[in-house]
Amino acid sequence: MSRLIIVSNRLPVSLDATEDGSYSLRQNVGGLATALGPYHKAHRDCLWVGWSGISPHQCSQEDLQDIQQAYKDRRCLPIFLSQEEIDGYYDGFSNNTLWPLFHDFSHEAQFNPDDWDMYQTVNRRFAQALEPIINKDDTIWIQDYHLMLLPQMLRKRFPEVSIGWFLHIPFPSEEIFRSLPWSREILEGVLSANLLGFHTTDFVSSFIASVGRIFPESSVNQDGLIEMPDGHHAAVDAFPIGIDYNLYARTSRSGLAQDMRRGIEFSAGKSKSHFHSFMSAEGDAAAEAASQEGSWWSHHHLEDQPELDLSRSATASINQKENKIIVSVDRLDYTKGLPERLKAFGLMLEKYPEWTGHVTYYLLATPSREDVASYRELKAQVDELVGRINGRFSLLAWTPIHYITRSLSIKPVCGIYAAGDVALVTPLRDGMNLVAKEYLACHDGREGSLVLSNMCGAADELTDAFIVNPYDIDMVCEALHKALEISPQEACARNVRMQARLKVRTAANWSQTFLETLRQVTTAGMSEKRI
Ligand code: ADQ
Repeated sequence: MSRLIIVSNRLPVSLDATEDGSYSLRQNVGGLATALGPYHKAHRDCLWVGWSGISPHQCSQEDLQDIQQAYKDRRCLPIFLSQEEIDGYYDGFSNNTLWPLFHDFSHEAQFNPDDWDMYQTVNRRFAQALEPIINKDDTIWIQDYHLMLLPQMLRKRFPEVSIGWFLHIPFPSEEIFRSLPWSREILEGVLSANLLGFHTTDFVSSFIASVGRIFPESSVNQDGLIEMPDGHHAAVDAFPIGIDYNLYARTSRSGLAQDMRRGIEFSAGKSKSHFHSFMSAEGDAAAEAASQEGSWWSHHHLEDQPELDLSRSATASINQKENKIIVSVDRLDYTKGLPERLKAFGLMLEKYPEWTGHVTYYLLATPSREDVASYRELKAQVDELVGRINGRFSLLAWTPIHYITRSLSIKPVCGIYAAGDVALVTPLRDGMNLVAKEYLACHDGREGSLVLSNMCGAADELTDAFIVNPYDIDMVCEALHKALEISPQEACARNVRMQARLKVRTAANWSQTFLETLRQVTTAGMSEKRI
């Protein structure tokens, strides 16, 4: 029987040890788990192979068997990595080298030969785990930048098997890619697949440019079929990933998500008359104090921005303005542009003091990769900025930023999306960005504005959003202000156009299109060989 074997760094579920010694399964957060999890669940002939996230030294032999069985019941084959392997392959080469380099953060990239050795070792471990279970009719779909050597390793053992590889993050420009000391080996690794997928045509072009530069003897035809000097063909194309639109639209209407939404709206002072009168009284008091004391806050600059004119803010018709909610949902990662975004929000409060007391930013930012120093530094920077903005602009009954660092499951996340009058999605670089799409699905057929970075794949599709350069703090500030002021009719009209596309280009459609293309290119390749 032919099966689909998905291979990725992490499995879609993690096991947590419970107090009674058993294990409970938890759905992993992240783009890949969200995109492919439903496909895996729905297809009984689909097996998922990946790192368990558990070190074998953490548990007894008996536990290990239980863990393996629990995963097997979920059609998952776990791979166990030692701490040394995790350090070199995952924290090291994947997250300290490839991740920053591919996101144009080359100054963050470390080129450590020991990490490269461990990356090869762990890719080989994946190959060894897969070899005994692969049938020649299986389709193997390898995911992402962690496993770029795996297609070549499997190809050596299985010359005929159908192999696809998809990159979920950007592919950098040829100049940046070439700075990787092992760029040739990495390209050789992925080019052994039959089909290579990227989110956008720009990433495809960058990849083809790198292949042309590093292998001048290769050629590429207009259909994106690369021919290598040894005669091997690999097809390359763009497959923009989608979301399970109906799932998000439906979940946002669920009881729990609606409760969350109402709770957020309540705490942001939407529709609470006594809250408004409190705010108004406090605003007047602040104005009075400001006029008497002058700019006491001038020692608390938000970077080098001008001082807040609180007297203006307080007299700015507190009762006339409708309260608004801004939301964002991210892993705490330096590519997501959180400090820049916070500065833009702070600048908006500064420049448009009429928002004082009237806009609350719900910032969900869950720490990730905490073993990596740059991530810990980012967390400290975000903590500090949130503290400074809240410290500087808060009134007694209003705090501008509601900052949550816990990981939340889909229902509360949808509640947050649904509550947001504006979603602020401003990554400095992103392969696609699913958050932008999920937000729109949670505003199915209704208003809600999206401020979206021009540096993510989603910007190619969601052209009715407020598109911004995420590095341009002024531009983000202005777009945010406009997005908050937009009429519900216009916001709704923009959304309906974008939602029409998202309803068709779903996650299921993405995987079907990729797998169908893979089937076609593999079949074409085989018939060519037979000729
Ligand atoms: P990610 O970098 O993880 O994905 P993204 O596309 O935004 O980024 O997907 C994140 C997913 O995790 C979303 O489904 C979101 O709802 C969820 N999520 C994020 N933060 C969360 C939080 N704090 N709590 C709960 N859920 C949270 C990678 C690439 C992206 C690409 C995807 C899919 O970096 O560019 O879009 O893969 O290919």
